[in-house]
Amino acid sequence: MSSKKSKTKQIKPAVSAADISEAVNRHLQQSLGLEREEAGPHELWEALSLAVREIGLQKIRATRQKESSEKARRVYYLSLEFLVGRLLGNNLHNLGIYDQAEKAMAEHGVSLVDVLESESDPALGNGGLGRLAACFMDSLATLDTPAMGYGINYRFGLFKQGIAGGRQTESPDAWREDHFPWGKERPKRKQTVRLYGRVVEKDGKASWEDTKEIMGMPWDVPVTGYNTDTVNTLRLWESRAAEGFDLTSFDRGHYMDSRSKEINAENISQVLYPNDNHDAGKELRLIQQYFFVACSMADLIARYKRENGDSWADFGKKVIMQLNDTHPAIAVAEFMRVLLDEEGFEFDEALKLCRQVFAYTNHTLLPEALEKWPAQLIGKVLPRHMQIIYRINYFFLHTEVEAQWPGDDSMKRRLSIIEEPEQPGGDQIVRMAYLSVVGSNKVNGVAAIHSKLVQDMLFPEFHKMWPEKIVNVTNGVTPRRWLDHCNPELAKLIDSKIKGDWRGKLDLLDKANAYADDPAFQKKFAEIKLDNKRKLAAVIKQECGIEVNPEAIFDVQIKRLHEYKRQQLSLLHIMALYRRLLENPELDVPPRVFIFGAKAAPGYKVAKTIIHAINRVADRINNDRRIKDKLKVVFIPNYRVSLAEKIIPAADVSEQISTAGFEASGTGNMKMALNGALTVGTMDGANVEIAEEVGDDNIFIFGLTVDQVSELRDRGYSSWDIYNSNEELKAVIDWLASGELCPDEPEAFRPIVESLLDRGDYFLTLADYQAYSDAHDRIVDTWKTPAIWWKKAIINSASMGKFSSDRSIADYNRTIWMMD
Ligand code: 26W
Repeated sequence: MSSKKSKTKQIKPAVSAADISEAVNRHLQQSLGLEREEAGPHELWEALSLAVREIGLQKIRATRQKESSEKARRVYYLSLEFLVGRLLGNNLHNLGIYDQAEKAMAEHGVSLVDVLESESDPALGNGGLGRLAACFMDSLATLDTPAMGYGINYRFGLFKQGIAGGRQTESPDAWREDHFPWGKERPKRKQTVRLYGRVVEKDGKASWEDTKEIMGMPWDVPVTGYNTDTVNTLRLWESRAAEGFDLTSFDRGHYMDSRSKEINAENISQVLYPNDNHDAGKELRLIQQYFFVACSMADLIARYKRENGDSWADFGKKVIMQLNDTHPAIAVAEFMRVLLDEEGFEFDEALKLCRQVFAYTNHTLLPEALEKWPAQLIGKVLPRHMQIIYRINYFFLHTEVEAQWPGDDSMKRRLSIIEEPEQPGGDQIVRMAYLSVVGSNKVNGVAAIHSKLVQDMLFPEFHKMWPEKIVNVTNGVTPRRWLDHCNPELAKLIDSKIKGDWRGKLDLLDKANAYADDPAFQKKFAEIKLDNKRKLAAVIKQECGIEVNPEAIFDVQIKRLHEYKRQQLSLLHIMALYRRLLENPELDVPPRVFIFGAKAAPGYKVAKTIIHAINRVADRINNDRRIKDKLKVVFIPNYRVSLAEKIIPAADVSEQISTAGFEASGTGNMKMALNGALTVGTMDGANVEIAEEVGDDNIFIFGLTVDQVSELRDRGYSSWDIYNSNEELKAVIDWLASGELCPDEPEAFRPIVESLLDRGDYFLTLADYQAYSDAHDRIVDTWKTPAIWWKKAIINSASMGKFSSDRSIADYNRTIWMMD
């Protein structure tokens, strides 16, 4: 894969269990002020983390020195989210000192597993986009790509979810309140950022004056790679807090209102916005975006100058800035501002350089997720940037669009970065996605089908203008966390059959296909799965008080809650299964457990109602003796990375059932297949490529395709017609509407029913219902013959080589970042 790999090949650690023990004792005493005897798993976690960080920071220095002396070309990954998850176990694995640490902890009388469990999840992201950034950081280090991640060190990550009376509750997650041993404050690299003020023209030069200033303090987190001495940096900015934060209003359910109306320097980095695929359009969010972009830009320019001197001649060769969605898109205007106002560039040269160094990844086609800022708001917060955006737009429309479509004003309106108001006197709106496309060298989608839709549906005119600009890089996941670490027994089984380094070259997994039919291998594979299911059953018992049978089919849907992801489709189907069992309790079906994990954005009413309904249906089913445990439904609260690591190895069935055309890629689909789950899914996102890899016989594909979805919409879709013609579906929807499941609030589930019927069922849940139910019948049939099931499961796992994030990063290196 990477021909450079040998260069930074890991020098096998000279770190023994005794060395680790010594460092842990030193940190217990000197850093934490504790005696050895006073230390429980949490204290040992802290001390061990500090000991590992020491090694990490040492290697960071070596990596930086090497890169500085080579004047390396570097990738800067700009992202508002890095959902890194727990770091200790991951770093021990990557540094090759896991076994030594295990021994050292045993000497302290605790098991390493308990120590690892006491780490809290740094929840600095919402979902897929944030977790992807974390997998990419792992792979960048693994491939020895000179790279740095830039983001925000939020004081409160994504909210903690509770369930009360079946409903979602939200509370703040002060994840680093006691201590975050991985982050190291770097006062030497602090930055000042300006906001508000006005632009004054002096001698034909613009100057931004009367601004409000805030300070950005960087925190460096070491990012280790697998089997390499390269350690990269994740630099997270914190705005300095002077005042406290009103926590009490969190409890009253006003999650995002708890900050004061006035925006102060101190609350900029307080809270991660909990919206996933919905643009909140709030001033504080714009300021968060600009804050971290401005800090990062100043920081990376300073680094360039330290390494290359003051001339800008090589900047385009040394720097690449990857925009993780449009969230950091204001970087385009900020870079232009620096070049024009501080570095004496002419406009044309500045834009040219801009278009050399930026690239933009699109992660969603949902219109409500595409960021748009009122020009007035940007004008107020960042007056100079707004001028620059107008300037870029003017040049783009009147020079470039004009050249391509001379005299075509409607095309100019369509392609304008500024959307004009529909009513006179209305607001102008800045389309951040257009700014990103116009300012970038490359734009990429995250799965083949998604990138095609980005070309043909989202940006067709841009694609016509610049046919080389929009490309695909299919997402991937790191096999270190998502197989080796979370499923060690399966990793061992693979080791027993595959000689090469599959952890670093996931394509080697393909060799396990040779054992798909081998009864002994199948038996071991199935035993490992069963064992993982037993462990998950214990977690379920503890978290939800529900007993589940580990021999049942574990059917898993874990992802953010959104109507397009269609948890409601699964809900309707579960209700139907329950009815079938009530009608015929002797029905010959294997026992099934449906497992959900999902957070809903606090302001997303229908999504929260779906969670409520799942929980009420679960209560009913789980307590009904008549069905003899043939069906159980579990909603595990507070889904997060550390829970995913326990659920994914235990999944038999992976639910990937979005309306075709809506899920950009998905990455949970890759993780579950890698761990031997069979996918039930639509032809959407990366499911398409998973199907290609595993073969049609080894995946349960159902439902409308992208083309069929658009044909159906053109013909005129009526969910009422389907409701009226499908007896079972009608019965479960009526049941949901009746209020019978929620006597304390009989109207509670109306929003779901309204969305499905009165509001036209935009996500075509009813249209796909029968096909989905049929797919599940096929799943049950397959389960009945273990030799067939486990063969398919093994093939799934063995065929996931393509979906390593190492491959994704190698693709970026080759097609977007031009790293060699
Ligand atoms: C403006 C608010 C907002 C916040 C987050 C808008 C959009 C987002 C993200 C794009 C949501 C997200 O996480 N998208 C997911 O990105 C994954 C990584 O590429 C994909 O696998 C998922 O399909 C996509 O939904």
